[in-house]
Amino acid sequence: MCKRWKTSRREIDLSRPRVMAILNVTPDSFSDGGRFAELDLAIRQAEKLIGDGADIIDVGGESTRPRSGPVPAEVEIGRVVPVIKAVVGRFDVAVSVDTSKSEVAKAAVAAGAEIVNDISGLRFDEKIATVVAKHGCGLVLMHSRGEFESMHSQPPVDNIMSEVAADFRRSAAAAVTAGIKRERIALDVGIGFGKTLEQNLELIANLDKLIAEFREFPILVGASRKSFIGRLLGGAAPDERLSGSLATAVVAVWNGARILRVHDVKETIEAIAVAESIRLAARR
Ligand code: 7PM
Repeated sequence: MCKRWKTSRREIDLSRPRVMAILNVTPDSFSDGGRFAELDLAIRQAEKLIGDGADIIDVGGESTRPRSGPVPAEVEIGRVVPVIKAVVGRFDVAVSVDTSKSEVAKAAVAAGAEIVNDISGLRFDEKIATVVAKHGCGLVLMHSRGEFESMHSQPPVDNIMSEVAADFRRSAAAAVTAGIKRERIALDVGIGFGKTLEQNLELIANLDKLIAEFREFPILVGASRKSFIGRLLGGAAPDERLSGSLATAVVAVWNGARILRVHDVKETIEAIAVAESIRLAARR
Protein backbone atom coordinates (compact mmCIF):
# COMPACT_ATOMS: atom_id res chain seq x y z
CA MET A 1 0.00 0.00 0.00
CA CYS A 2 1.01 3.54 -0.68
CA LYS A 3 2.60 5.08 2.42
CA ARG A 4 3.27 8.69 1.50
CA TRP A 5 1.93 11.47 -0.70
CA LYS A 6 4.23 14.34 -1.62
CA THR A 7 3.05 17.89 -2.20
CA SER A 8 5.08 21.05 -2.87
CA ARG A 9 5.29 21.79 0.86
CA ARG A 10 5.20 18.49 2.75
CA GLU A 11 4.99 14.75 2.71
CA ILE A 12 1.66 13.44 3.95
CA ASP A 13 2.07 10.26 5.98
CA LEU A 14 -0.53 7.74 4.83
CA SER A 15 0.26 5.03 7.38
CA ARG A 16 -3.16 6.02 8.68
CA PRO A 17 -6.08 7.31 6.58
CA ARG A 18 -6.25 11.08 6.13
CA VAL A 19 -9.14 13.49 5.87
CA MET A 20 -9.56 16.17 3.22
CA ALA A 21 -12.18 18.64 4.43
CA ILE A 22 -14.48 20.42 1.99
CA LEU A 23 -14.46 24.21 2.15
CA ASN A 24 -16.93 25.59 -0.37
CA VAL A 25 -16.60 29.23 -1.25
CA THR A 26 -19.37 29.38 -3.82
CA PRO A 27 -21.76 32.25 -3.00
CA ASP A 28 -24.75 29.94 -2.53
CA SER A 29 -23.05 28.58 0.59
CA PHE A 30 -23.22 32.03 2.25
CA SER A 31 -25.84 34.56 3.09
CA ASP A 32 -25.38 37.91 1.29
CA GLY A 33 -23.15 39.45 3.92
CA GLY A 34 -20.66 40.89 1.44
CA ARG A 35 -17.14 39.83 0.61
CA PHE A 36 -15.51 40.51 3.99
CA ALA A 37 -18.22 38.61 5.82
CA GLU A 38 -17.80 35.73 3.35
CA LEU A 39 -14.05 35.61 3.86
CA ASP A 40 -14.46 35.76 7.62
CA LEU A 41 -17.00 32.93 7.54
CA ALA A 42 -14.66 30.81 5.37
CA ILE A 43 -11.75 31.38 7.76
CA ARG A 44 -13.88 30.40 10.75
CA GLN A 45 -15.10 27.30 8.93
CA ALA A 46 -11.48 26.36 8.08
CA GLU A 47 -10.52 26.84 11.73
CA LYS A 48 -13.30 24.49 12.80
CA LEU A 49 -12.35 21.85 10.20
CA ILE A 50 -8.71 21.99 11.32
CA GLY A 51 -9.70 21.84 14.99
CA ASP A 52 -11.76 18.76 14.16
CA GLY A 53 -8.63 17.12 12.73
CA ALA A 54 -8.62 17.80 8.97
CA ASP A 55 -5.29 17.06 7.28
CA ILE A 56 -6.11 18.89 4.04
CA ILE A 57 -8.49 21.79 3.36
CA ASP A 58 -10.01 21.54 -0.13
CA VAL A 59 -11.05 24.99 -1.32
CA GLY A 60 -13.56 25.01 -4.16
CA GLY A 61 -15.05 28.03 -5.95
CA GLU A 62 -17.00 26.34 -8.70
CA SER A 63 -20.13 24.39 -7.88
CA THR A 64 -20.12 21.11 -9.79
CA ARG A 65 -23.76 20.72 -8.89
CA PRO A 66 -25.85 18.98 -11.54
CA ARG A 67 -27.04 21.56 -14.10
CA SER A 68 -24.85 24.35 -12.76
CA GLY A 69 -23.06 26.40 -15.38
CA PRO A 70 -19.29 26.78 -15.51
CA VAL A 71 -17.91 29.77 -13.63
CA PRO A 72 -15.45 32.07 -15.48
CA ALA A 73 -11.84 31.65 -14.28
CA GLU A 74 -11.66 35.24 -12.94
CA VAL A 75 -14.75 34.69 -10.80
CA GLU A 76 -13.39 31.40 -9.46
CA ILE A 77 -10.01 33.06 -8.71
CA GLY A 78 -11.75 35.93 -6.93
CA ARG A 79 -13.50 33.42 -4.67
CA VAL A 80 -10.68 30.98 -3.85
CA VAL A 81 -7.50 33.10 -3.73
CA PRO A 82 -8.41 35.28 -0.70
CA VAL A 83 -9.51 32.18 1.22
CA ILE A 84 -6.37 30.19 0.34
CA LYS A 85 -4.13 33.12 1.35
CA ALA A 86 -5.98 33.51 4.64
CA VAL A 87 -5.89 29.78 5.50
CA VAL A 88 -2.22 29.31 4.51
CA GLY A 89 -1.26 32.45 6.45
CA ARG A 90 -3.02 31.36 9.64
CA PHE A 91 -2.78 27.56 9.87
CA ASP A 92 -0.19 24.87 9.19
CA VAL A 93 -2.41 22.68 7.06
CA ALA A 94 -2.18 21.41 3.49
CA VAL A 95 -4.49 23.36 1.16
CA SER A 96 -5.82 21.94 -2.07
CA VAL A 97 -7.77 23.77 -4.75
CA ASP A 98 -10.75 22.05 -6.35
CA THR A 99 -10.55 23.27 -9.94
CA SER A 100 -10.30 22.07 -13.53
CA LYS A 101 -8.89 25.34 -14.92
CA SER A 102 -5.15 26.00 -15.26
CA GLU A 103 -5.60 29.77 -14.68
CA VAL A 104 -7.29 29.05 -11.36
CA ALA A 105 -4.71 26.40 -10.43
CA LYS A 106 -1.90 28.87 -11.18
CA ALA A 107 -3.41 31.64 -9.03
CA ALA A 108 -4.27 29.21 -6.23
CA VAL A 109 -0.75 27.75 -6.16
CA ALA A 110 0.74 31.27 -6.11
CA ALA A 111 -1.55 31.95 -3.11
CA GLY A 112 -0.17 28.90 -1.28
CA ALA A 113 -2.19 25.86 -2.38
CA GLU A 114 0.05 22.77 -2.44
CA ILE A 115 -2.36 20.31 -4.09
CA VAL A 116 -4.50 20.65 -7.21
CA ASN A 117 -7.70 18.59 -7.12
CA ASP A 118 -8.92 18.17 -10.71
CA ILE A 119 -12.35 16.53 -11.04
CA SER A 120 -11.69 16.09 -14.79
CA GLY A 121 -8.47 14.07 -14.39
CA LEU A 122 -6.69 16.50 -16.79
CA ARG A 123 -9.41 16.16 -19.46
CA PHE A 124 -10.79 19.72 -19.37
CA ASP A 125 -7.54 21.70 -19.29
CA GLU A 126 -4.31 19.77 -19.74
CA LYS A 127 -2.27 22.89 -18.84
CA ILE A 128 -3.14 22.09 -15.21
CA ALA A 129 -0.39 19.47 -15.48
CA THR A 130 2.17 22.13 -16.44
CA VAL A 131 1.29 24.23 -13.38
CA VAL A 132 1.49 21.19 -11.08
CA ALA A 133 4.79 19.98 -12.60
CA LYS A 134 6.40 23.42 -12.41
CA HIS A 135 5.61 23.88 -8.70
CA GLY A 136 5.90 20.26 -7.55
CA CYS A 137 2.33 20.22 -6.23
CA GLY A 138 0.33 17.17 -5.29
CA LEU A 139 -2.31 16.28 -7.87
CA VAL A 140 -5.66 14.51 -7.45
CA LEU A 141 -6.81 12.88 -10.67
CA MET A 142 -10.52 12.26 -10.25
CA HIS A 143 -12.50 10.09 -12.64
CA SER A 144 -15.50 11.73 -14.30
CA ARG A 145 -17.41 11.25 -17.52
CA GLY A 146 -18.57 13.77 -20.12
CA GLU A 147 -18.10 17.52 -20.31
CA PHE A 148 -18.83 20.04 -17.56
CA GLU A 149 -22.50 20.57 -18.41
CA SER A 150 -23.27 16.90 -19.15
CA MET A 151 -21.19 15.30 -16.40
CA HIS A 152 -24.19 14.37 -14.31
CA SER A 153 -26.35 13.12 -17.22
CA GLN A 154 -24.06 10.64 -18.95
CA PRO A 155 -25.51 7.48 -20.46
CA PRO A 156 -24.21 4.73 -18.16
CA VAL A 157 -21.16 2.80 -19.31
CA ASP A 158 -21.22 -0.97 -19.33
CA ASN A 159 -18.33 -1.85 -17.10
CA ILE A 160 -17.53 0.95 -14.68
CA MET A 161 -14.55 -0.81 -13.10
CA SER A 162 -12.72 -1.24 -16.42
CA GLU A 163 -13.64 2.27 -17.57
CA VAL A 164 -12.31 3.87 -14.38
CA ALA A 165 -9.13 1.77 -14.57
CA ALA A 166 -8.57 2.73 -18.24
CA ASP A 167 -9.15 6.42 -17.47
CA PHE A 168 -6.82 6.26 -14.44
CA ARG A 169 -4.09 4.88 -16.73
CA ARG A 170 -4.72 7.65 -19.26
CA SER A 171 -4.80 10.47 -16.68
CA ALA A 172 -1.72 9.22 -14.83
CA ALA A 173 0.18 8.84 -18.11
CA ALA A 174 -0.73 12.42 -19.13
CA ALA A 175 0.47 13.68 -15.74
CA VAL A 176 3.76 11.79 -15.92
CA THR A 177 4.36 12.93 -19.50
CA ALA A 178 3.92 16.54 -18.33
CA GLY A 179 6.73 15.96 -15.80
CA ILE A 180 4.72 15.31 -12.64
CA LYS A 181 6.47 12.88 -10.30
CA ARG A 182 4.51 9.70 -9.63
CA GLU A 183 4.76 10.16 -5.84
CA ARG A 184 2.72 13.38 -6.17
CA ILE A 185 -0.29 11.74 -7.83
CA ALA A 186 -3.42 10.50 -6.05
CA LEU A 187 -6.38 8.84 -7.80
CA ASP A 188 -10.08 9.27 -7.06
CA VAL A 189 -12.96 7.14 -8.41
CA GLY A 190 -15.24 10.21 -8.61
CA ILE A 191 -18.33 9.02 -6.78
CA GLY A 192 -21.45 10.58 -8.34
CA PHE A 193 -19.81 11.86 -11.50
CA GLY A 194 -21.59 10.23 -14.46
CA LYS A 195 -22.30 6.99 -12.61
CA THR A 196 -25.49 5.14 -11.76
CA LEU A 197 -26.42 4.40 -8.16
CA GLU A 198 -25.36 0.77 -8.68
CA GLN A 199 -22.04 1.84 -10.18
CA ASN A 200 -21.26 4.13 -7.23
CA LEU A 201 -21.84 1.16 -4.93
CA GLU A 202 -19.80 -1.14 -7.16
CA LEU A 203 -16.83 1.25 -7.13
CA ILE A 204 -16.79 1.43 -3.34
CA ALA A 205 -17.37 -2.32 -2.93
CA ASN A 206 -14.57 -3.20 -5.37
CA LEU A 207 -12.11 -0.45 -4.50
CA ASP A 208 -9.59 -3.09 -3.41
CA LYS A 209 -9.37 -4.33 -7.01
CA LEU A 210 -8.51 -0.86 -8.34
CA ILE A 211 -6.02 -0.41 -5.52
CA ALA A 212 -4.36 -3.69 -6.46
CA GLU A 213 -3.77 -2.39 -9.98
CA PHE A 214 -2.70 1.14 -8.93
CA ARG A 215 -0.61 0.21 -5.87
CA GLU A 216 1.81 3.10 -6.12
CA PHE A 217 -0.89 5.80 -5.98
CA PRO A 218 -2.97 6.68 -2.92
CA ILE A 219 -6.71 6.37 -3.54
CA LEU A 220 -9.04 9.16 -2.46
CA VAL A 221 -12.80 8.74 -2.07
CA GLY A 222 -15.34 11.56 -1.85
CA ALA A 223 -18.80 10.21 -1.08
CA SER A 224 -19.75 12.62 1.71
CA ARG A 225 -23.46 13.60 1.60
CA LYS A 226 -23.72 12.62 -2.06
CA SER A 227 -27.09 11.93 -3.65
CA PHE A 228 -26.66 8.14 -3.93
CA ILE A 229 -26.75 8.09 -0.11
CA GLY A 230 -29.91 10.19 -0.11
CA ARG A 231 -31.51 7.76 -2.54
CA LEU A 232 -30.53 4.71 -0.48
CA LEU A 233 -32.09 6.39 2.56
CA GLY A 234 -35.45 7.07 0.95
CA GLY A 235 -34.79 10.63 -0.16
CA ALA A 236 -32.76 11.95 2.77
CA ALA A 237 -31.68 15.61 2.35
CA PRO A 238 -27.91 16.38 2.32
CA ASP A 239 -27.86 17.24 6.04
CA GLU A 240 -29.55 13.91 6.82
CA ARG A 241 -26.82 11.83 5.14
CA LEU A 242 -24.22 11.68 7.94
CA SER A 243 -24.76 8.04 8.94
CA GLY A 244 -24.73 6.95 5.31
CA SER A 245 -21.58 9.01 4.69
CA LEU A 246 -19.85 7.38 7.66
CA ALA A 247 -20.87 3.88 6.54
CA THR A 248 -19.40 4.66 3.11
CA ALA A 249 -16.21 6.09 4.61
CA VAL A 250 -15.73 2.98 6.75
CA VAL A 251 -16.15 0.59 3.82
CA ALA A 252 -13.86 2.73 1.62
CA VAL A 253 -11.11 2.68 4.27
CA TRP A 254 -11.65 -1.03 4.85
CA ASN A 255 -11.10 -1.56 1.12
CA GLY A 256 -7.90 0.49 1.13
CA ALA A 257 -8.81 4.16 0.53
CA ARG A 258 -6.16 6.39 2.15
CA ILE A 259 -7.79 9.82 1.86
CA LEU A 260 -11.44 10.71 2.40
CA ARG A 261 -12.95 13.98 1.15
CA VAL A 262 -15.68 14.90 3.63
CA HIS A 263 -17.88 17.57 5.18
CA ASP A 264 -18.08 16.03 8.69
CA VAL A 265 -14.47 15.82 9.82
CA LYS A 266 -14.75 14.85 13.48
CA GLU A 267 -17.37 12.14 12.91
CA THR A 268 -15.41 10.69 9.97
CA ILE A 269 -12.16 10.58 11.95
CA GLU A 270 -13.89 8.74 14.80
CA ALA A 271 -15.60 6.25 12.47
CA ILE A 272 -12.42 5.45 10.53
CA ALA A 273 -10.31 5.20 13.69
CA VAL A 274 -12.55 2.36 14.85
CA ALA A 275 -12.74 0.75 11.40
CA GLU A 276 -8.97 0.98 10.91
CA SER A 277 -8.30 -0.60 14.34
CA ILE A 278 -10.50 -3.54 13.38
CA ARG A 279 -8.89 -3.85 9.96
CA LEU A 280 -5.38 -3.90 11.46
CA ALA A 281 -6.44 -6.50 14.06
CA ALA A 282 -7.15 -8.95 11.22
CA ARG A 283 -3.44 -8.91 10.35
CA ARG A 284 -2.21 -10.04 13.76
C1 7PM B 1 -22.75 19.45 -6.24
C2 7PM B 1 -22.46 18.22 -6.81
C3 7PM B 1 -21.86 20.08 -5.41
C4 7PM B 1 -21.28 17.61 -6.52
C5 7PM B 1 -20.70 19.47 -5.11
C6 7PM B 1 -20.41 18.24 -5.67
C7 7PM B 1 -15.38 15.40 -5.45
C8 7PM B 1 -14.47 16.43 -5.69
C9 7PM B 1 -16.48 17.22 -5.73
C10 7PM B 1 -14.88 14.07 -5.25
C11 7PM B 1 -12.68 15.00 -5.51
C12 7PM B 1 -19.21 17.33 -3.83
C13 7PM B 1 -19.19 17.51 -5.33
N1 7PM B 1 -16.62 15.91 -5.48
N2 7PM B 1 -13.13 16.24 -5.71
N3 7PM B 1 -15.17 17.56 -5.85
N4 7PM B 1 -13.52 13.93 -5.29
N5 7PM B 1 -11.35 14.76 -5.53
O1 7PM B 1 -20.13 16.59 -3.38
O2 7PM B 1 -15.61 13.09 -5.07
O3 7PM B 1 -18.43 17.90 -3.09
S1 7PM B 1 -17.75 18.35 -5.90
